[in-house]
Amino acid sequence: MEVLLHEDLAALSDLDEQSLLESLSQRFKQDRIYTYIGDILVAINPFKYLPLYEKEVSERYKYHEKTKLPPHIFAVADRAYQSMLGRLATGPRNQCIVISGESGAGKTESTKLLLRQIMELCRANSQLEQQILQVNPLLEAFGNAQTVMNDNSSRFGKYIQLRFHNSSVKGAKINEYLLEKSRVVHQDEGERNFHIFYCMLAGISPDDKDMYGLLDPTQYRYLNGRYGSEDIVRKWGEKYSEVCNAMDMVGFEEQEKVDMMTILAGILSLGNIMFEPTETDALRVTDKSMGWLKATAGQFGVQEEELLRSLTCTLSVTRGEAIRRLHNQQQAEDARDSIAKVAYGRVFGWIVSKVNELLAPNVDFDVELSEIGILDIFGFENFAVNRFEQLCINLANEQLQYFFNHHIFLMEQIEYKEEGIEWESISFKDNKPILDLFLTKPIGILSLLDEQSAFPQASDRDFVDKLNSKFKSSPHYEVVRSHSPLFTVVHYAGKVQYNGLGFLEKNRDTIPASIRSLFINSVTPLLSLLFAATISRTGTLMPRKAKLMQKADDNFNSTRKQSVGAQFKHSLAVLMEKMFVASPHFVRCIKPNGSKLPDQVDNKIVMDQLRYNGLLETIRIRRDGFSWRPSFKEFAQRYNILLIKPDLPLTKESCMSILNTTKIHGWKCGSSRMFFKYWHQEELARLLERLGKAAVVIQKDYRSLRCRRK
Ligand code: AD9
Ligand code: MG
Repeated sequence: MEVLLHEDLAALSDLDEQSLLESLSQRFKQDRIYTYIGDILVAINPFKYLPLYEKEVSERYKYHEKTKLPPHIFAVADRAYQSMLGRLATGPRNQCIVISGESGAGKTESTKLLLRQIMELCRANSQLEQQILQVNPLLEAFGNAQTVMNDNSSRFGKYIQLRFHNSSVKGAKINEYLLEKSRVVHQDEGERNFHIFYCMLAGISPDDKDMYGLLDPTQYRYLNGRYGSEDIVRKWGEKYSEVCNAMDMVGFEEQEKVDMMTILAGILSLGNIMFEPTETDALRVTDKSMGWLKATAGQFGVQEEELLRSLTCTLSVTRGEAIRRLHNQQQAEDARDSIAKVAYGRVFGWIVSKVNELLAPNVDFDVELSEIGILDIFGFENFAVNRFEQLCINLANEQLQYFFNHHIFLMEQIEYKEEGIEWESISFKDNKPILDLFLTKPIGILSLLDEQSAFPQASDRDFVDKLNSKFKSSPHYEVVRSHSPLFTVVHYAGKVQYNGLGFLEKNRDTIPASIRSLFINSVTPLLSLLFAATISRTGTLMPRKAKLMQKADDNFNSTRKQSVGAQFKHSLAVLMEKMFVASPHFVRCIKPNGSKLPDQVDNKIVMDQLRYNGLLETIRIRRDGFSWRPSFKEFAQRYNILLIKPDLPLTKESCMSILNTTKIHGWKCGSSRMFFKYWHQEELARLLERLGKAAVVIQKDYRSLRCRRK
């Protein structure tokens, strides 16, 4: 029992898969959801309220010694914060906390707890702190939705960068990745649209409801899922006031909020416009939905005829001559849905850039800021039907797994070799070949997708045929024999079958010029702003508006020039660059069962996650390995004070002399750096602290001596 309840699995000498599972599930049954593997935190989602996050717990974990308290997410916050302040160890000041796990494993909840605790740690500017904490409910309302895997599933990825000067927070920046816009117009069985729609309809006052032209939720085609019991409606309503408060607190203006809600109302009305063929070639809006057309035009602030035109035909210019092509029914429905998607996507992008503008650090240029980044992306997904969105989501998860492997296994073992440290190598499941399958140029999945997207005539089937012919012999790809354009990728976390239908269109994500000009002419200021990006360079706009638009333009311009896949690939690369130069902290979230139930462990589901996360290998490398590896210079510079010799040369010999004055053992010495176990950092920090206290006592004695002499 003693062994099973160990709080740090890296301290166990004998361990196999079964006892690891046993260990974690025993702890879980006692509501001990957190366990360490050395410096890595494993968190199992309890799916129930646990009294783990109260004020006094938060206080206890501030500036604590890791080994003295049970494992906790607050401990990770504390470590990241202390490391950023340089109190714990040498190494880069910028920190990144990487939270991984499949959909519903608890990443977003962990992110919120981390943010809260970091804000607790640096209480400096309470307004800014409140603003930062309010960003989450705001983004969640617009970017999360119920899926079959998670009732509050993140449908976008985010990297939150908290910026500090010394110990106080000065600002924040959000990077968002790939909002799943298609959810606005279609939700699979058992899923819902983005939360904000349900919140708005449940929480809005009757007067506002009239003003926005909103009707009963059951009226809207775009809203899947029953509205639910009174109780659920009340909860949605409360959430709406939370979102409105969050917008006020972060600093959104009243008019901006009104515009935003009006656009959302417009999207809902738009979804109800239906078409039918006429005796001639033209299409017409069904009699029943004429009212919706009128309502949409009113809510979007555009001319009804212009809206109708952009739904029912495409204008193209060939050799200076404008040619009008009439849509068939499918094309008109696609045009309707793409207007809804693009409008929603732009509102979301605008919210993020507005938040970034409002929370930008207000400091002089030459003030050096350090940073804690928290990465919370959408978890690995494997649904009944997997589309382009799942492909991107799963690619992001591959990239994260690679980052983890790189840090934990690759870099560490390469250094042992280079530095002549005796070491029995630990093998791990390297997912680089799968990443290459996606990212290699010119024949990775994304490049082939771009190649096919560039041909207007190419079909999704052509794309999948290309994949089949290029990758049929790859161990990470499987050809699927079917009439539908299906293909399978063998991911690090398991096989996923994708349906290629819609890949080319989603990857191109082009907005017809007629839709752009429709919105530019909108009398709703926000809508016109979101689509006016190209006009901003003419200089005809007010400076503030122009500046905002330039931002919007920066955000969206690339959408036009680059495909969605290429853009996503680029933003992942930029993210990795940032993360590779920071000190990482890992939180591995585990889902205990597939039914979102408390107190239940499904052994197979947990074991699968332990396996593909490589947790057994992680335990081994943390137990046997040296996770902290400062250079001689870094080490001597920081710890020379232990010898009370500030002018000590920064050499190997000095490092040894320093360490010989301590009782620390188990470290090794390489050819250019020292090798320490993860717990050594704390032991040394404790010594420094003791010395610091001693120095204060000496100073006091010295002062009182001088006073007496006087
Ligand atoms: V996804 O990839 O965005 O679909 P996440 O983010 O990994 O997923 P999330 O954090 O949203 O999962 O957790 C899912 C649900 O589990 C939450 O809505 C909570 O109901 C529940 N949860 C997660 N962590 C905790 C916790 N520490 N305590 C209590 C929790 N409940
Ligand atoms: Mg999430």
